[in-house]
Amino acid sequence: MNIDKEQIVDNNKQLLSEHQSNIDFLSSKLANKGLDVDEIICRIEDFQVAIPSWALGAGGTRFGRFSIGGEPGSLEEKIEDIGVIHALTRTAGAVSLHIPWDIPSDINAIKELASLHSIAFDAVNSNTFQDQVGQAYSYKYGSLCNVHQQSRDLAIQHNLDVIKLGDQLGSKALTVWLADGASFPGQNNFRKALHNTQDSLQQIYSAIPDDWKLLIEYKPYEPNFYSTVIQDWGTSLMLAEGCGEKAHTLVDLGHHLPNTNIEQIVSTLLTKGRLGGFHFNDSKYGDDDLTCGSIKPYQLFLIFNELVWGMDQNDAGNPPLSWMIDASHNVKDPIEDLMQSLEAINMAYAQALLVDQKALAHAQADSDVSLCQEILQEAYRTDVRPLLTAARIKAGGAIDPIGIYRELGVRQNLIKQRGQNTVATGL
Ligand code: LRH
Ligand code: MN
Ligand code: MN
Repeated sequence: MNIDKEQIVDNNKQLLSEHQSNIDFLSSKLANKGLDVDEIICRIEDFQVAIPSWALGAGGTRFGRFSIGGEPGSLEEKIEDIGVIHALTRTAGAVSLHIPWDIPSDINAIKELASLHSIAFDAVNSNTFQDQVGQAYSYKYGSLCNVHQQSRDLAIQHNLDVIKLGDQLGSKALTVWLADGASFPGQNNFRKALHNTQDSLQQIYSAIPDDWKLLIEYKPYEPNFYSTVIQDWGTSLMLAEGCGEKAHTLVDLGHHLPNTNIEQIVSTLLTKGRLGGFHFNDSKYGDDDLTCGSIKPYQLFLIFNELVWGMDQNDAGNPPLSWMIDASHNVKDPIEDLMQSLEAINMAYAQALLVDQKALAHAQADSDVSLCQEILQEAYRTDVRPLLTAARIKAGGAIDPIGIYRELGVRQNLIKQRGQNTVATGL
């Protein structure tokens, strides 16, 4: 379903005067602090986060799956759904494909459709955590780490195929996440598993084009529950360094043991110039893939504070990052959920842009711990939503994306078009 620009403009009219008073109030407050409000709005407007092709349907858990209705049944329909999200928010100008869940049947046609919606192709994700029908050698006991060369070779070849496909689409990064590991002590020889993984990654790396990045994602556990080969950022960084300068670590916010200080990991990777990108989501217990900012919005802000400080203001040579949402939607409409995630990510970014870094540096130098906290929380507690709204209006988006989505009955229309009992591919 295409959303007409006129519909957005019309809907915005009813909300414009309230927005104007909100932004006037905030602008004068920020200007008094010496902040350049127009510059901040431009920065928010430029910030784009990729939507994963597997997040447009209701995900479910291993215990059950409940269709939301009108779910996309093809890659084309997924791009159309992202088109809706991008038309309303103007912050989702990219899609990240998971292969082979979403192989385009006609590359040129899919590129045309995506560009019609102003959507670029971000990182392509390979999948060696599932066997495909008729696969000659299994990944049951691992892919890039497998003790059998045939399984390793198959997994390497799959990654090479994904690079080729991504290249045709205009992607500039390959994300590798491995389920490889062991569920029981003694199942794997740790050193051999790590060695095989490094060797396989090096072979994949040798096919990475010069203007690409290889992103290595880590995760402490699941689906293996005793050990995971790439269990943490340190292992990922070590493997990336073992490949070469185009290899980087990818941080999925849900891939940490409870209470891990993710913002410190971000800072360390930035210092090394090895931070490759993010999979945004939120979690309370494990890899819960919940809506960004729904559980720990302060953590998200602290991560963006490190990004703003470590990339914009104190660049240590880290390349531009790949930003993606990696969430799953069991009880909410995925399109609404993704728009909520985008809003939370942008809020954290905007709040981080407000941090008085000079004052913070002075307070740190004075070991004035209370003041350090005051400075951070002054920014975090600012209601930055008018800045996000201003950026959306400037870019042709909606003042209230979820409001207009509901008012236009987008989901009901999708159900009419696609049916009630639909199943989207992917997780
Ligand atoms: C693994 C993961 C990884 C996969 C995606 C579907 O938990 O985060 O990024 O590609 O989920
Ligand atoms: Mn992920
Ligand atoms: Mn995950």
